[in-house]
Amino acid sequence: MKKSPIRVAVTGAAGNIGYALLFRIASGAMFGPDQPVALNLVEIEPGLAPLKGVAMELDDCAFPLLTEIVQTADLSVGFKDCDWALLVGSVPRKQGMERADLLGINGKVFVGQGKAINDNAKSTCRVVVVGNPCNTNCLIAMKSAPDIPDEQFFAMTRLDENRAKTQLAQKAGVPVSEISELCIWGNHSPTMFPDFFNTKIGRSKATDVITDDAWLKNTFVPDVGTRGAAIIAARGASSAASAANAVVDTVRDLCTPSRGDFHSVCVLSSGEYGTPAGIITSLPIKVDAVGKWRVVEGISLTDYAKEKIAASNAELLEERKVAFGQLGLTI
Ligand code: NAX
Repeated sequence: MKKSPIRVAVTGAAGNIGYALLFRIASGAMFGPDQPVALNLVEIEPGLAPLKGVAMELDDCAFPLLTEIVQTADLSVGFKDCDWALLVGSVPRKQGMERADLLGINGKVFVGQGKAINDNAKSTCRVVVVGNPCNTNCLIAMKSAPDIPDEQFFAMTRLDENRAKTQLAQKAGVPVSEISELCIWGNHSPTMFPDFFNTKIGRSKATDVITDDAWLKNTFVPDVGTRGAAIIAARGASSAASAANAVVDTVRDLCTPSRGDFHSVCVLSSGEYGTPAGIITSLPIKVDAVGKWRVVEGISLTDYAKEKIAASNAELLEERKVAFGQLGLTI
C-alpha cells in the first residue's frame, strides 16, 4: 500500500541552505525511496518572490515522491499539520550588532515559530533548528511550544561531526568511513568540543593512530570550531550544501535505528555527564528500534575534555540568560 506523505515545513526555504536541502528531501534522501513527502516552504515576505522560483525548480524536477508544495509567509499555514519542522531561517548578525542584540532579535522569531508549531503542527511534530544561534533558538522554540514534548526538539551539530570525522580521516590517511564514535559536545559555536579521545579509527583509539597530541589539541579542535569561517573565507559564502547534507543526515538518523555508531545531536540536557540541566546541548545520541532516541551512557571523559565541555556549556547558560532576560521567558 502507498504510504501517506510526511509533511515537512522548512523555514528560510529560499535561502542558501534551503536551496541545497529541498531537492534532497524531495528526492527521497531524507525519508527513503518509497516515502512520499509534502513540503511547506516558509519565508518572510521579501523571500516569497525567490521562493516562487525555487518551487518552480522543484516542479521541474518531477520528483515522483513530492506530493505538494505550499509557499507561505504565514506561520499558521506553514506549520499546519507538519510532521517535521526544519527551522533554517534566522536573522544574520549585521555590522554593529552585538551578540546580545542577535539573541534577542532571533529569540523573538523563535518564540513566534514555537507558538505556531504548538498551535498548528501535529503533536508528534519533531523540530530541528539550524538557524543560529541554533542551540538557544531551539530552547526558545521549545519553551514556546508547551504542548509538543521536549524530546521532539533538536539543534544541529551533525555538520561539525562530519567535519571532524573528515579532518581525522585525512590526518590518519584512511577513508572517512573508518571514523566512528566521534561526539561533538556543547554549543554549535567555536567553543564546541570534538571528542577525539573517545573516537575510533577502525578498531583503534584515534589517539593511538594519531599520536600528535599538539595537533589534536591546537589544530584539530580549533579548526573544527572555525570551519564555517574558513569556508566563508575560501568560498565568499557560507557553507550551504554541507549544512543541508547534515540536516538530511540528522533527520534520517533520528528516524532510523542506530547501527552501532552514535551521532551528535543537541537535545535538552537533564544533567548527563555533568552538563547543566535545562540547556540544549550537543550529546551522543542513539536511536532504538522503537524510534526513540537516548543519550549514550558510559563514555569516559578526560579532565581536558571535561574542561572544554564545561566552557562550551557555560556559554550556553550565558546565551540562555541573555535571551530569556530579553524575552521575559522563565527557565
Ligand atoms: P541565507 O541568508 O542564505 O538564508 C536565510 C533565509 O531565511 C533567507 O531566505 C531569509 O529570507 C529567510 N528568513 C529569515 N528570517 C526568517 C523567518 N523569520 N522566517 C522564515 N524565513 C526567514 O542563510 P543560510 O546560508 O541558508 O543559513 C541559514 C542559517 O543556518 C543561518 O542562521 C546560519 O548561521 C545557519 N547555519 C547553521 C549551521 C549549523 O550547523 N547549525 C551551519 C550552516 C549555517 O551557518
